[in-house]
Amino acid sequence: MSVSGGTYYEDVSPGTGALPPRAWSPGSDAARLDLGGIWRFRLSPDAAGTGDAFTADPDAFDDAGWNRIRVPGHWVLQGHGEYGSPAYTNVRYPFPVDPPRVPTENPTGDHRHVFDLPDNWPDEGEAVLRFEGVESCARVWLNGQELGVFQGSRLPHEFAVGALLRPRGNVLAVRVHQWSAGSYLEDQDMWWLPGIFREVTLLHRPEGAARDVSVRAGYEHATGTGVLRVDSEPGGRISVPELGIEAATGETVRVPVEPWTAETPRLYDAVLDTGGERVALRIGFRTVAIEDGVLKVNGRRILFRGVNRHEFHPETGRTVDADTMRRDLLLMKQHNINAVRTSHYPPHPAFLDLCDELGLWVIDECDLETHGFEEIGWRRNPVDDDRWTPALLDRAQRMVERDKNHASVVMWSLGNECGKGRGLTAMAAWIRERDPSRPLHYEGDWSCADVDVYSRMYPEHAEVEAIGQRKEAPLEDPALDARRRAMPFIMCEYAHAMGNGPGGLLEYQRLFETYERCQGGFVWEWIDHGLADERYGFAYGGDFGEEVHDGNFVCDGLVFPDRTPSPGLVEFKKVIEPVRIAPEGEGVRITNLHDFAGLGQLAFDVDGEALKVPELAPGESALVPLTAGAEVRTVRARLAADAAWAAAGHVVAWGQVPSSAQDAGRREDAPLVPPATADGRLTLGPGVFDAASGALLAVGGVPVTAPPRLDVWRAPTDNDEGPVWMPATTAAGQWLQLGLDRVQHRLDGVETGESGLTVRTRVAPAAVDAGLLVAYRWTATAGELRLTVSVEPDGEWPCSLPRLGIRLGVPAAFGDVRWYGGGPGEAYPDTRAAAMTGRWSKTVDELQTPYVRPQENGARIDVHWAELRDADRGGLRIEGSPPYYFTARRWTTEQLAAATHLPDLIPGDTVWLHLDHAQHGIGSRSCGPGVLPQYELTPEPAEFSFSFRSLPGS
Ligand code: IPT
Repeated sequence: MSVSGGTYYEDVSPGTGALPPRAWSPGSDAARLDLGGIWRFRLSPDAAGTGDAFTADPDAFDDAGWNRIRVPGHWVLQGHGEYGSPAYTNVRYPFPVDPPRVPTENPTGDHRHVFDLPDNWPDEGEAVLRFEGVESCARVWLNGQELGVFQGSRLPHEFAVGALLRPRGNVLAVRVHQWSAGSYLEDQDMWWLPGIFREVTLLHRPEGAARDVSVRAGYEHATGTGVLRVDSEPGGRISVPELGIEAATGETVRVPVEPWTAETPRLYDAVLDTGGERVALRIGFRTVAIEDGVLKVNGRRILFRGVNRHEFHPETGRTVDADTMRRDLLLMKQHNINAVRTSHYPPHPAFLDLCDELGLWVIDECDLETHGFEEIGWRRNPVDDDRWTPALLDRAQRMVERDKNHASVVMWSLGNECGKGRGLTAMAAWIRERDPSRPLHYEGDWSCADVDVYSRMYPEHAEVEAIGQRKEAPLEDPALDARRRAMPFIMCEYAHAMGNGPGGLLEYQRLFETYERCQGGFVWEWIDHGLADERYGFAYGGDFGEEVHDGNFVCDGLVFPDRTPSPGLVEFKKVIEPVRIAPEGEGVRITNLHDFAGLGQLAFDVDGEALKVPELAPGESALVPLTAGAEVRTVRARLAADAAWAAAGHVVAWGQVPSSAQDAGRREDAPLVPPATADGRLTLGPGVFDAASGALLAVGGVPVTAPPRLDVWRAPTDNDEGPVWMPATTAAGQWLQLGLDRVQHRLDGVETGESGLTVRTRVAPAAVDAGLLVAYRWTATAGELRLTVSVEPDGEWPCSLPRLGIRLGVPAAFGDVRWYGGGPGEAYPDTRAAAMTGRWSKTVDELQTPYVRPQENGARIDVHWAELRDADRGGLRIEGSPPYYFTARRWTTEQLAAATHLPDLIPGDTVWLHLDHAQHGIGSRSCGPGVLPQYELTPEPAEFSFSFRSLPGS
């Protein structure tokens, strides 16, 4: 290796030796050999690797002393730390920016695998060695012969190897460098994970096999005609038995078909026969077009209810097995998600087969991001430097050629966050020429010069509305402005799902439904990339000692790392329901919000009893009367029969109709009892107080381990804190500056009278004159203790409050909770669409939401009453007027705020109850807009009441 650079891994060109890209063809009947398994491995600290191990006689070389590694896999996730560690950065490169040079410390993994050909491997024909994905640069030898070098981690590379193969003892050697020129093009917000992380296969290529296959299957919606043309090299015959198609390649065939859509993913089995090879294909007929400023499929506007999906598994990183891919898609479909942006690289090719089969719209994004150049003013950005253009084109070609035959892929994306540049324009030009059937997407250049849709990330609702009205601020160039104003609008990223949240989803959805130009978006993102870790449960940036990292910004998904849905996903499912069920009078208005499907696949019921709903075409609605019921009635739309993605009975959408008779005459008015004082204790009905301080000590037999006190603090959420690059302006920044995490309670008076006890306090942080005057008024009947809290802001308040309520402690034994109100999951003012009114029960432990970085969580909304019980079934009942937010946990807010990982949360001997009159909204400020004004908790006079009763045990 030369020390002055200029090595192959620092070469900006696309590499050497690989065959031209082609479509992925899992349906071929040609022989194939999966080379995955346990390989020999040796890690070197620099790019020299293991010296001449791969160039010397491969048969003489003894690798017995080498380690073992699983292929596919990332070496940093194997070897228990012996093979280095994962590292996380969002935007910043974890090495000095001096393209295309990379650090001398360039971890290099030498992989060696000896394999035999199966006995039935054909003697005739060619063979190719195929790599689906290697990060970031590989140099390959087979039986001592060098095949070539490649970069482009999430893209396939093939080499012709027929002449080199022998029946037994083939020696495959792959040297993988963690860093290469390609690393500059792969600055996606994710873990840096080197290795051969996708399959390596040997594919037989018989005489006369198809070099490539290209399927074009359009749909003419006006006539219901499918238009099919299959090309291959060499040509052959294509048959689609179900459609009676028998045609030659290159021939265009027109037949009536059922179209493919994400809602109705109709695929037809086909076979291409080239003489040398038979290739099974699954064909979906559909046409994507932009007409009148609207993106349409098969002539109809579509709405993306999408997510950004990184490939991730908490144990294996970006090595994602087939079951996990399917699991992702089933979870998405079950949560009403209809679209995926493959952020920010082409996914494993099998994922797109599953999208075709299950029905998802896909924006397929190229493996390209140079975001770290923004940190240095975009100087030397590779996408604006002609020397890099061949590598960019190579990446575009490898994506388009591999994925071109998928019905699910409706748009190509040039990449993510690369700024602007001639290289992007060149990519766009090549893709347009090669595949005019799909629009182009790229967000990073707001002039949209190279693309067909106007795409943005994280705009505020107000801006989306202006764009929806085609009234956005103009571009300087009038021609570009007119062009962009005529484009459909999508948000390739919005609603940053980091920690608790995102808030404000519903308000976005209403904009998508109001303005035809606003065609939805893709929540950032699908999954938290927390790595399974013995120390932390799930690890995030910094947990591996990285010198530059971005902490838990890598945990911002709708599902936790183990793919348990987070409350954010449950909320998203409700907000994007394809059927709206809304109360209207004594009935429900049912609206079909599908883009293509009717309601035929759904069965409706009211609390389990079948409900007749007329067939509604997309966009239509009907008023369906309900017979009167006692409490709230719940109408559900369920799958009438098993679907490919969920069983019959699965709830797709729901709505509730509150009974107008509810709550009337609930409380019979028992006479109030006066207080009695003895031995420094004051007794008021079931309440026992400290007479001097007015602190509540017990309710009936239930000891109150920490007396009720006004509480305005919450453990800041990621959205409260906002992104690291703008802390002071965020809600949590303001709260901390004011000192809301350290308020003092000054006792101003304890007054006892005939009707009860009044305690007055002033609650305020040190050093400021803003405070809250609080009066706690206690009264009681023989069996019930009542509290009314009045709060009056005092002085100048510069910011919102995190919460407003009281907190108190009860013994740890009170571990079971039942409540009537919103549930079963957590909800906050702007994340409450999925809260269903009803009777719910959970343990205190189950009430916790396990955000990877602990933070405020677990509030239940609109709680009319909650009961806590111990094993003896004795307990405490707390009613609220008005209904309140109920939270119970085994640690304090201070402990929750101090925790950095879940194992830091250690249950104490108290269950802490938070009875909140109000909460500040959640918003999406961790990367995007904050809380909408209507969900801010502004300090203003407030009054709220609770009543407490002890519940007898068994
Ligand atoms: C945006 C990126 O495109 C995405 O990869 C991810 O980093 C996301 O933000 C935040 O999690 S870029 C952002 C700086 C607007």
